[in-house]
Amino acid sequence: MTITITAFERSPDGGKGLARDTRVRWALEEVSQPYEVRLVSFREMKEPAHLARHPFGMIPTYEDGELVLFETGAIVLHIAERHAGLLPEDRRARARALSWMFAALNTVEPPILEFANARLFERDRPWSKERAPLVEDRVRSRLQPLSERLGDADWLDTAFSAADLMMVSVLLRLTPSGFLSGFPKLAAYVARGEARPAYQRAFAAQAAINAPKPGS
Ligand code: GTB
Repeated sequence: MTITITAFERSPDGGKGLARDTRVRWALEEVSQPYEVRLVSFREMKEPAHLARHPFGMIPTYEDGELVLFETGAIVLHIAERHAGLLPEDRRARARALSWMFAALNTVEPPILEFANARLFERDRPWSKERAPLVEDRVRSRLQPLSERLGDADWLDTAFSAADLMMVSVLLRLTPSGFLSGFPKLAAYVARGEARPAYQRAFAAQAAINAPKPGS
């Protein structure tokens, strides 16, 4: 049975790979699993057929036969548990990787999302300038300890894992703002993630759908 994921028919980022299907594609590429993509429009995402896959009417989703999953954390974890290459064999190292995966999603991603939303949707609000330093400080309060913990290591633990896949995916959301330039170790960490052949294939696949076509 071929795995099917859902993705934006037309991503608002125009192919920069920031929509969350990229992290699922990346995980599937890391473990060499072929997959198909069902593209959905914003309208279709809120219709019953898609709501049956995703209760909140979002992308991405993951289908493998009877199994239908939503939430990128659950999807990437499912892929990592089924196929070798994304989680360490050692029980303790595996538990540590899960800590980092949850940290990426629960501790690091929320202030980054707040920051991205403030830049994208709240720029014209009368309070946005006054609020900006507060939002930026919240992001810094996550990036500073993360950078210190990573230090000069390539990855969060001894080898690349689903934890790095998730953390790099979360940090990538900061790239349009240039915010990572204040954190060179994290910028280099993200670049290492992006340089992985599996990431490159995932990025190219979503860009092929979303990047502006010449002459359009
Ligand atoms: N917690 C869920 C998960 O991790 O799976 C969040 C899923 C989610 O936010 N999905 C977004 C969605 O479907 C797409 S990725 N939104 C449609 C809706 O809410 O109606 C978020 C996203 C969107 C756009 C950009 N961008 O343009 O840069 C980046 C990220």
